[in-house]
Amino acid sequence: MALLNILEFPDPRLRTKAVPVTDFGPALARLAENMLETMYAAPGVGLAATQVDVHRQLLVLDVSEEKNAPHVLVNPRILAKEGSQTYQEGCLSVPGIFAEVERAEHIRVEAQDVHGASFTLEAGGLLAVCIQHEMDHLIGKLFVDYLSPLKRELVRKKLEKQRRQAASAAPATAAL
Ligand code: GNR
Ligand code: NI
Repeated sequence: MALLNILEFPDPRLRTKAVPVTDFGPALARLAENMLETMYAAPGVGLAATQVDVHRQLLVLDVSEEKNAPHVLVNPRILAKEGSQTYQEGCLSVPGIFAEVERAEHIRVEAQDVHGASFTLEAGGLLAVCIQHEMDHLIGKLFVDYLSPLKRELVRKKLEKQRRQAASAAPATAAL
C-alpha cells in the first residue's frame, strides 16, 4: 500500500482527459487500493485517478460516516440524471476552498469493477454529487470551473498565498 501525491490547481495535468481502462490486471487493483488509502488519509470522500496523475477512467468513493463503504468505478458512464441539488463542494486538488455547485439530484451510473465486470449504481444526495464531481475530474474539469472567471482567479491567488505561507512557516523541513 502507498500514499499517492495529489495534484493541485492550477496544475495543467489536472486538465488531462482520461482514456478508458482496458487492462484489468493486478496493477489496476493495486492502483484502486492505493487511491482508497490516499483518499481516506487525506481525508476525502472521493478521488479520481486524474488527481494522482494517472489519466485513466477510474475513481474511488466512500461517503459513509464509518468509512466502511468503498466504491471503485472503472469506465463510469451516466445513464440517467434527474432533478437538481446544490451542495457546498470542496476538492483535495483545491485545498481550503469551498463553493456551492448545482448538480443532478439522482443519477444512474454504469461502470465496471476492478475485474472488468459491469454493474449499475443508483445514487442520490452526497453520493450523486461526489460521483459527478469525480467524473468531471476524468474529463479535466474542476468544481471551480463552475465559478465566474473572477472568482476562479481569486481562488488561484488564495492558494498561491497559502502555499507561500506554508513554505515560509516550515522552511527547513526538507533540508533537515
Ligand atoms: O473530499 C471531498 N469532499 C467533497 C465534498 C463535496 C463535494 C465533493 C467532494 S469530493 C472531495 C474529494 C475530491 O476532491 N475528489 O475529487
Ligand atoms: Ni475533487
